[in-house]
Amino acid sequence: MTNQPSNLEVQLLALQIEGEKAIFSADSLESLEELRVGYLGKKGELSTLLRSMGQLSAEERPSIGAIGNTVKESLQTSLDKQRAILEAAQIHAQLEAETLDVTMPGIYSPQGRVHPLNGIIDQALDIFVGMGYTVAQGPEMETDYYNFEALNTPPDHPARDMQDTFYLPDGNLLRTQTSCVQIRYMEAEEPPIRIVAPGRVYRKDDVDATHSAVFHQIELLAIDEGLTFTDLKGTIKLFLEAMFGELPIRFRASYFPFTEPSAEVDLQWNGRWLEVMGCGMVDPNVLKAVGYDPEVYTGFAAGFGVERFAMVLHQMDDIRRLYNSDLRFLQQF
Ligand code: 2NL
Repeated sequence: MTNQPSNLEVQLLALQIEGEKAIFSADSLESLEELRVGYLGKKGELSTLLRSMGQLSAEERPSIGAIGNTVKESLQTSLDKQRAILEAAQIHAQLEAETLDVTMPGIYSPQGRVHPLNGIIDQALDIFVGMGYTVAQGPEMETDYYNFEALNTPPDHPARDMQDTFYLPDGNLLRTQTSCVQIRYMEAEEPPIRIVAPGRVYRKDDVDATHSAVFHQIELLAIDEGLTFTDLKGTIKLFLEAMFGELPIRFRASYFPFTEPSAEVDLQWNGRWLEVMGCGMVDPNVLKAVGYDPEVYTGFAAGFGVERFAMVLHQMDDIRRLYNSDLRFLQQF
């Protein structure tokens, strides 16, 4: 009967066979760890079996103990092997998932460009900011006061006509010039003042190659003690040279309600004199309207149309190209 395997020996060997089968069919590191705890852990099946060795006789114990160790080592080896297999599979799957196909075509996103009008505005503002001016902005819907009255524009002036200005049903209007921004700024601040005001303005014009009901204007204003027409000329000369290069310019006497004296500025461009700006010394009535003493302060102002600058600089013949968003046109800039 001593050749007969003991019950415990059978159970140990059965545990080894069952354990190896389970280990080699584990499909994740987590389930493998559960198997390790289940078979080899402190409260695992192997420990439970070995605990019952206490009931064995002294001569049986060493051989069963040796079998127990073999089973343990064998299960441990199987666990290690399967762990290596599963880890390799995991790394492989990760590499597969993270593969970067460097030959895959890129996603095309067309590059945006600065609109020619914004290009001129940026350039002009940079030049004036470089001369110490501050950029100022204001509403496009204005009152009669800020657009006309404070700017010394008489009630019978043609610009006030229904034919020329967009009046809103509530009596307000769409500003016809950015000068309203300067009036608001002067009301809020004290001299010395140096501001440049870019923005949209509105005129009730029929649209054609050189007219648009909405266009862009940039105006500058300087108020201080002792400013003269010479300061105005020097400022405009510097500005036009920075925009167009060193070309001949001339000042021609003109008229604006808000400046006295007033002048038109011409630029010699391709052999022809082109009118590019209007300017003048701020009319004392405008200074009085904002509460400045014209005996203490003088100032100069100037304004120009951004579209006109764009058309001259880019040799355009139709203002409407600036508004109809045709990419074939816009992509040239
Ligand atoms: C033009 C002419 C001009 C002004 C704008 C101005 C503003 C204030 C006071 C006095 Cl607050 N003047 N602005 C002066 C002269 C000319 O613009 O041809 N613009 C397109």
